[in-house]
Amino acid sequence: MVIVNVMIGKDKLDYQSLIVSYFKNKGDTHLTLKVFQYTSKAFVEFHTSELNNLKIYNGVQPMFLDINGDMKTDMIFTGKDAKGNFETQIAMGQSFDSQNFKIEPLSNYFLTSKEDKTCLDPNPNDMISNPHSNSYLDLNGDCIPDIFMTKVSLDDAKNKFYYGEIYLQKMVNGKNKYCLS
Ligand SMILES: [Ca+2]
Ligand SMILES: [Ca+2]
Repeated sequence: MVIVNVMIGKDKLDYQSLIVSYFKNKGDTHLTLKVFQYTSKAFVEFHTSELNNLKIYNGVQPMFLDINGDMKTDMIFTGKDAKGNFETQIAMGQSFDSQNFKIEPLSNYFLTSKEDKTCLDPNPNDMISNPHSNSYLDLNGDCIPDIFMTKVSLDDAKNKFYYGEIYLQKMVNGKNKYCLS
C-alpha cells in the first residue's frame, strides 16, 4: 500500500476526518480512497462512507473543494461514464461527514457557450493531467473561488500536450456555475 495524499475533512461534530488516497496493490493503475473518522482516541475507518474503495482512474489525485457552496465537501476525479469512457466527474457531498455522495459529470457545473456567450466549451476528451496543479482559489479578485485545472490532450500520434484552464465562478439563478474563460 502506497499513500499518495491525505485530505483533511470534517465530520458531523466538526472533528477532523481524513480522506486518504492510496495505491492498494503494487502495479495498480488507479488510486483507491478510504475515509477515517476521529473518535475520542484515534482515527478509525469510516466503513459506511461511499468514498471508501472508490476507484480513481489514471492515478490522478482527486481534488477536494465545495463546488456548490453548501459546506459539504465535494471531489473532482477521473472516473468512467456509463459507456466505460473516461470522464471528469464530481462526487457531490450529500452529508457533512463525507458519508454520502452523488456522482455526476463535472460538466453539469459548467456554463456552456449557448448558456453564456462569454464562456468557452471545454474539450470533453481531455482529462485532468497527472500530476496536476488543480486549485480552487479566487483568480479574478471578486473574493469568490474559481477553478484552475491542468489538462492533458493527446494528438493522433498519442503525444501529450499539457495546458491550464480557468473556470470563473458565476451565480446563475441562485446556483454556483463555472465559466471557462
Ligand atoms: Ca458541496
Ligand atoms: Ca473569483
